[in-house]
Amino acid sequence: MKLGPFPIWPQLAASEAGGVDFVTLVVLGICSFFALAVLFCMVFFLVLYRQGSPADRAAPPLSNNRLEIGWIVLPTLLSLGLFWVGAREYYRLYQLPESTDVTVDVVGKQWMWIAHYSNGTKEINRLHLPLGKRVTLRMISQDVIHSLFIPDFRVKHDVLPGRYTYLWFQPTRVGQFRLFCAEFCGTSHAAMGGWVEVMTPEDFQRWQDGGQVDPVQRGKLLFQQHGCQGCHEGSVAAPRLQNLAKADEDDLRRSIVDPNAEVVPGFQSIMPSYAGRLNEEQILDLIAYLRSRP
Ligand code: HEC
Ligand SMILES: [Cu+2]
Repeated sequence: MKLGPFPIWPQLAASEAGGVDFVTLVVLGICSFFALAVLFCMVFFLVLYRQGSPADRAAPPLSNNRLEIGWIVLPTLLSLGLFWVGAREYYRLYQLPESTDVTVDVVGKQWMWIAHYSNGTKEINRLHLPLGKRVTLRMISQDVIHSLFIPDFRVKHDVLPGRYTYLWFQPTRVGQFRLFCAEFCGTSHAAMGGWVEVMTPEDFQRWQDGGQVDPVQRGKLLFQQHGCQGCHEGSVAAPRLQNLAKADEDDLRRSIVDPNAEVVPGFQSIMPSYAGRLNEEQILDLIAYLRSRP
């Protein structure tokens, strides 16, 4: 909802969001009613008892039992009603469902959000989610207290160091939605935000299967899986593979598929050839990883 260029009410994009709006509107309605009633009485009595008015000021009533019982009982019932509406919603929001379709681990850290998916995908300040599925976020902080807030989903929860907290919801709209840190957490707190991207389940699957994984991460995994680490970080006499950030990619590639073509001075040519064992995509990932090593 917008008032001119000013957004005053975020759109609804998750199944649980309606209940939060209801509580907000109920509280807003009751508060507005009493604010207006008090204002009205103020103005009314101001005019009635203005200086010089002929209003009767003799023998003001000092007690009125019906009135007093009324202003004790009615506000009590009203507050209990508010409590009930709020507590019911709170319970529903923070009670995790029995089963969930997607669980994403979210780590908050000064000043970014890191999301880990079960298949190893990792992303920063972005959260890809499938439409209509039940999503649970398992959250923890690496340093100070943060708070994950997605206004369009009407969910917000503190993210604490040393303890997992959870949020769950079911996205009901495809699109991009803002994601904030809602707990002042240091100098760049304001920059600690990002986007939630809700996709159809098919797109989500495609996204999970394909490529969004950082090549450096994939390369690192290959480095561990294919025995490179055993030699290059083990006790074997092999180069430490450091400072390769600017190394020529063809040279790196040749070192992997044809290591004996150019043996690094001072080392034995014991490295096996990986030609045929690694495909070109994997080699590219390995190169990305090798270059990222300090
Ligand atoms: C059996 C041990 C061994 C394994 C396994 C091995 N290497 Fe090597 N690697 C060496 C040795 C020894 C050298 C230095 C001699 C040479 O150039 O052949 C070397 C050289 C290299 C170089 C050239 C370094 C430079 O400074 O020019 C690169 C790059 C490299 N390896 C990457 C890899 C990668 C990537 C893998 C895994 C896919 C791997 N190595 C697996 C032993 C190994
Ligand atoms: Cu924060």
